[in-house]
Amino acid sequence: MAPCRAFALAFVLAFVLAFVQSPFADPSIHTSIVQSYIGLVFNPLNPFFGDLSMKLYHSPGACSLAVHIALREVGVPFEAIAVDLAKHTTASGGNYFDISPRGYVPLLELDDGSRHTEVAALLQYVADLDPAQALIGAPGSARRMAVVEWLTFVGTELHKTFSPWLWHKETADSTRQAVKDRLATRFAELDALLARQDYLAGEYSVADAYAFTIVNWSNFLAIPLKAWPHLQAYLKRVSDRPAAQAALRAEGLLK
Ligand SMILES: N[C@@H](CCC(=O)N[C@@H](CS)C(=O)NCC(=O)O)C(=O)O
Repeated sequence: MAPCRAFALAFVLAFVLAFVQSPFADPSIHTSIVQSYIGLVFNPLNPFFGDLSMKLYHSPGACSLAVHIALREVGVPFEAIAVDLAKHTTASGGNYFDISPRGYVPLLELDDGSRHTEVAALLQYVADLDPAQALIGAPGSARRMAVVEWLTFVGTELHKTFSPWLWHKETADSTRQAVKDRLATRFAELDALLARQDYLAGEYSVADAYAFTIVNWSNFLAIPLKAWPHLQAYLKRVSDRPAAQAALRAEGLLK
């Protein structure tokens, strides 16, 4: 968003000029104030500095929601760009394959222009943006191991069991049933765990944003969850967090 950058520059220049014109101010004070002002405006966390923020390519309710939630948990500026997965086009009509040769979301474009995919990898990256929140834990710690373990479990045992099988009309009924049976085993395990603790790795982590996003697909696919009340309560617990509410609302999934 180049206009944001231009706006920031104009703002800094106006400020500098105002000080230079002032007959009373001490030049050393000028320098330090101007330096901190420039630092403030050009800080990548400044929401006005839009052209240097990350871009999240996503689709409402898709697995990209997990990354969307994590970005809002961490509180970094980012631009959300919706992708039409049926047509593989971006909101502005561009060909999404030009951005992501695999054609799937999520894709995160970093400030340096590099592009990255895979929910579990993106969640690790986003969580590391603010280590103080302990959304993943320090490298080498038991917590990090546990969170990465859960990210992998959600990716391979839940995400890729749901998708693509249950989202495609052409999936045979026998396959559909086998997939649901497998998910039921996983849900029972999660239910037993969540009877003892609030989140997968004890304290809230990015693995919960991912698990919520995927298990919540049950509600779109009319898979009843009443056999697993602790899992149901967990979905509510995760979705009640302000970052999840904001992401769900931004994706048009909440009023
Ligand atoms: N391996 C990828 C899979 C991502 C994925 O399955 N994305 C789905 C949405 S949840 C998608 O974009 N599907 C459309 C397509 O593949 O064209 C990951 O873990 O991020």
